[in-house]
Amino acid sequence: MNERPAPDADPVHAAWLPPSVFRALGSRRVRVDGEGPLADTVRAEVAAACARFGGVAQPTSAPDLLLTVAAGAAGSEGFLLGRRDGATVVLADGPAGLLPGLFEVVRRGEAAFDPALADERHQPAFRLRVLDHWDNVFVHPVMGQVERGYAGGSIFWQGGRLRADLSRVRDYARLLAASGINAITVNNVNVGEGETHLLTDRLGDVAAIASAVRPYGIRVHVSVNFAAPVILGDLPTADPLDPAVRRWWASTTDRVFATIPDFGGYLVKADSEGQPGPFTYGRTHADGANMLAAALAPHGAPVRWRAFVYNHRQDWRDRTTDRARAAHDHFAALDGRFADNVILQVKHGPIDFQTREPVSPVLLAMPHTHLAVELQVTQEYTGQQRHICYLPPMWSGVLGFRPTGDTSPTLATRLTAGPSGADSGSVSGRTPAGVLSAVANVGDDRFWTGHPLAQANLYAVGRLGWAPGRDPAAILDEWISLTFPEAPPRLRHTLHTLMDDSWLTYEQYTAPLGVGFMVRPGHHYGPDVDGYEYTPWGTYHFADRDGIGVDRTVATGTGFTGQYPPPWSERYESLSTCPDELLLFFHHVPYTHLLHSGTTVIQHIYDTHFAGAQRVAEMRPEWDSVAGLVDPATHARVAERLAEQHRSAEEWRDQINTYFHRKSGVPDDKGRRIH
Ligand code: BDP
Repeated sequence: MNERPAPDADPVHAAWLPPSVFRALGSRRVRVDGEGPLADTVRAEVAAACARFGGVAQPTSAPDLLLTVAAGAAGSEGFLLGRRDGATVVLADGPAGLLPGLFEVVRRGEAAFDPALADERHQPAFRLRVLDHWDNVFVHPVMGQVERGYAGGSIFWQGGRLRADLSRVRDYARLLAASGINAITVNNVNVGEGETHLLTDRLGDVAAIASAVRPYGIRVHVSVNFAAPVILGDLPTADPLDPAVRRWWASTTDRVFATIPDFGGYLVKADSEGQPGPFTYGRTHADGANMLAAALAPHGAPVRWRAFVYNHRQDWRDRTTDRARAAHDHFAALDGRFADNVILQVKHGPIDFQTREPVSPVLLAMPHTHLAVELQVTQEYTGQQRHICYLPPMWSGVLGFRPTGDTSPTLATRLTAGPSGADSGSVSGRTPAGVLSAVANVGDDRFWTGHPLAQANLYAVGRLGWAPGRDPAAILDEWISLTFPEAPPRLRHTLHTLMDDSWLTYEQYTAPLGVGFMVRPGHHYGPDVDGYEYTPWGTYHFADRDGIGVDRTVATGTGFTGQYPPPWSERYESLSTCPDELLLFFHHVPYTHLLHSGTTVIQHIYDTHFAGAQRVAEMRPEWDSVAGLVDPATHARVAERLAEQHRSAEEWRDQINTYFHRKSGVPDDKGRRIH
């Protein structure tokens, strides 16, 4: 049965890559050389574009554009773009480089055919660029089909089954390939009993997804349950040192690869938020990860093991336990003990995808371990795809962070270099030395991402995976051009203005100065200042009548700042050098504390909340003014979301300002109305 809505009833709105972006390429003579399914995909793209725009695919005479395989050109997936004999050429080392080369030509349009085009080598910085779908096969009673999903149901699964029609999955793979992503994980990190079967009797479903995305160079990964041998009823234990358990994983994994030879690897959330793990058997996370690594090693594939391990049953009265410390406390001492094909996947901040967090110190430690950074594209804490929140400026700050001071190489450089002393960090040369992972934000919504403008976050993550140093504003403009190719300058300008600073605007009207949370418990949307304050989750702001913030210093607090290398340990420790935007993450200060910006903490709270909500109010007429320039369905969806963002921003403003006004008794120095 075809589960896609009838096209005229509820069309799926394309994202980037509408046919018109192929105009320059499609109106020329284009030849594609190379064998295999990836080259076939490129040929099919070219044929469709030429048919539409009057060009010639596979001409017998000299082409205007040649895409071909030329050994030694630019490494796996890489390509050289340049001019040879009066034609534009894409020279790729193997077929995997042809598709990215094609999309680079598409992005450039006419400029790709400039006779003066100089040679450029393009290579992805991160070898594995993976989107982790938190999609449940079986609808979860609380979390629904997609955990933290804000764009409808799963594009893979519906009510316990694989969707019968995977054409939308194929379309998705095409969009991802054009953004630079090369892998997806098809099920949630919280692996329910039913989902455990994906490894065994439901493997055919995974194989079907793999077949749908393979033509676009995308590989499939699966989240596995550490207790799978027990859950599936095969063994009485999942102890990672038990020989029978190890054999079970080895033979199960062999069967996976026999069915899906290019299978990508496993993802594991263990001993975290109720998931099973090696602690049950008195074993370490190195024992657990290495067992899975041993099963995957003969196939040259990695296990991504998440570092998101903390006590979610904390006593809130105990001010010495600090959730921010947890990942480093659990993992740093294990450095050097992980197998070559274990990748420790670390959330970018120490807590949990808040609007503002420092870089996780785990990413700055563990020089002998493969580390992956995990970003969250789905906007769990950043407006849930009802608010415009363009996240790449935040991600760029993480990737461009300088681990040992202002002149040291960036975090991205370090992550892509792999562990020190490793032989380019590989098992059979296939374990990626650089891994960028991100929690996906798409669903079966007609706009893919609920908020049409949230597509830009999805697009950008792949682009940063290729070039982490790229300016987020330039990526935004690229996305605007690819998605709205016919847009007049006024529309481009409006889109850019609405999106470019939207993360900072969101930060202004939500939790202040890096303190985090203050969201409604459970679903995490909207303000609730004390919602998590007296709960076991370890996410507190400690506001009282005198001050606010978490003392994480070595001198008087939890000692978290000591997990950083210098100079960060000292910078964060000292009030005189701690950056304003992270002040309350690291310090508990009086409301009257003077920020480096020259204003007090309490006045900063008032000012930013008024300013943020005001900015959102202005965004609505800006969007209304371009109504005639965007297709009506897209315009209406964005307008509807902006109305909710406006309501929500004012709710945040009023709750936060009122709470701190009442707590502190300090009046607003501008005399504005606070309830
Ligand atoms: C938290 C989410 C939760 C996820 C968890 C994780 O609230 O739904 O399962 O992260 O990353 O942010 O495992």
